[in-house]
Amino acid sequence: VLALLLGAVAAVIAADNLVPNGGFEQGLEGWSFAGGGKAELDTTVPIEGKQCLHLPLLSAGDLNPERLDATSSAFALQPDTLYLFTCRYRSLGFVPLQRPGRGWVNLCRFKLLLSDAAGKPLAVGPQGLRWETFADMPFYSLDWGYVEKVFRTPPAPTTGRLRVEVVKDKDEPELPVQVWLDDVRVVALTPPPAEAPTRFIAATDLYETGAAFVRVENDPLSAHPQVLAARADLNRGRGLRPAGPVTIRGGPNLTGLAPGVYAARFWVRSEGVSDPLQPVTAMWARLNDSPAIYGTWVSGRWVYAEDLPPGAYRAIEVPFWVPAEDVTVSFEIKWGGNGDLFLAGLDLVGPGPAP
Ligand SMILES: [Ca+2]
Repeated sequence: VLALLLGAVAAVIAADNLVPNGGFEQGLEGWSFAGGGKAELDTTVPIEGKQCLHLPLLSAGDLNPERLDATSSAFALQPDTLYLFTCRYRSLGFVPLQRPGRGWVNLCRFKLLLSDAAGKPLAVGPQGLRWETFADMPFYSLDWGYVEKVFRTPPAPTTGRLRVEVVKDKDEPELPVQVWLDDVRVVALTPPPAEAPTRFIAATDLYETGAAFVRVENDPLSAHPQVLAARADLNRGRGLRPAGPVTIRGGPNLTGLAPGVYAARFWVRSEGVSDPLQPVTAMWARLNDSPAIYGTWVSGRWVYAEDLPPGAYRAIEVPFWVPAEDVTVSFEIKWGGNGDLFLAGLDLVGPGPAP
């Protein structure tokens, strides 16, 4: 059943792949490597074509064994366009660990570097971070997993490069780590049509009101009768540090959505954050929180104070892609804790056509 479902996923992504040699069928061509360990091809376990990439960090005696990066060559991206990143992966040596503040020994991250037409790296977000972290590898298994993220390019023409970082835990140097990658893709998406049917999901239906959020009745600034608020003063009283952050996750878990491109428009208002570069909130659409079939996929982004001038609700759009009907979609909001955040709910728009 697993192979059948994953085959269906692969069939939906028919558009041209922008990542040069994303399936490693031309060997290591187009990819560069940094750090310890030695990247190599593996012809015994590919999920696509005849070979895949193997990134091992096997021994503590390597020159720089704590990290191994694989970076793609650059590919052109159209301005202000939606793209879908997908990748297949399997891994060995990532283990859960009960340690304060640490969930796992070792980690693997997917990142995107954007450059302008002259090749100069673009800052991502107002704080000027160079690399945007797409996702931590969410599921660790020798079964082939899957990760995706939808992103929108800036208004000017850019080039993109993908990087995969395998990081070894310095506290557990004897534990070898191995990652296999295959079928790394970036394809253009057509956004959902603006006239597509819209379904409104109230915040009070979406999120548990415990934790840091409180219910607000009849907010005069909202068209919706009930909103949820994360109040900085209340949460200080709860012993939460003002810098948070606090994450609210919850149902409904949407199932049976037709495959295609969707947008979740979160209606939010921010008050009391004076620094325009301050991250205020982050919103994600999560697909299949249960990793049993596809792994966890997350699309979303941080939102900064300059995007949320006080005094009115604004729609922050989070596009995401549903590749098959049997995935489950849920939503998550993270609050930076530096001011008051009000959440009215979200519009669900879509779907647009599959790539
Ligand atoms: Ca391949």
